[in-house]
Amino acid sequence: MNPMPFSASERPRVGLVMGSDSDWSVMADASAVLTDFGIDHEVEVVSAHRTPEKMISYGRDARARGLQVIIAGAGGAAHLPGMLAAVTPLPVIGVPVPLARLDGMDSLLSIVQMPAGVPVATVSIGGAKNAALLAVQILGVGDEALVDRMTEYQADLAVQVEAKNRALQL
Ligand code: RP5
Repeated sequence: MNPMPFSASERPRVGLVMGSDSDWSVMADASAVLTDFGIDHEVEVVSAHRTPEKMISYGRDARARGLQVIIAGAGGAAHLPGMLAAVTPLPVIGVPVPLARLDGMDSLLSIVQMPAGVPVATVSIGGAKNAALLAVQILGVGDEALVDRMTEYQADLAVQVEAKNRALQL
């Protein structure tokens, strides 16, 4: 796993935030996918409970700073994605980070169960990779080259399955 990066890209399109540096072991998967797709992104610890004012200003300023999508990972009482969604017009993708107790069900339920009017696109427990792929698809709405790359990625998934099928043949 790559160490958590300290420097942000100069023109990030995706804000990849998490409640604690302890979430990085899960969230690194999202950063790796974004890097593979050539998406400039920034990585930052923003805690709903330990740095609430920073969380609000991060969400309020995100669009003006040029961000187009926010991916937010948190565990336990995981309020970060929902609170960011409350203060930004940008799409927010929530990643439930599993902690030692409750296997991430607490994280999942606290992220997915948003009140009407404040959506968070919630991926599976630990699903940081899918969060990044969803961000790529959202960005693809206005970026034909990115759609082409996603189409190639999807075709490659099928190629990998067929290769595994061949390996199973005696
Ligand atoms: C949450 O509390 C974080 O997102 C993290 O998943 C969890 C535990 O944080 P640490 O105590 O490891 O910093 O806010």
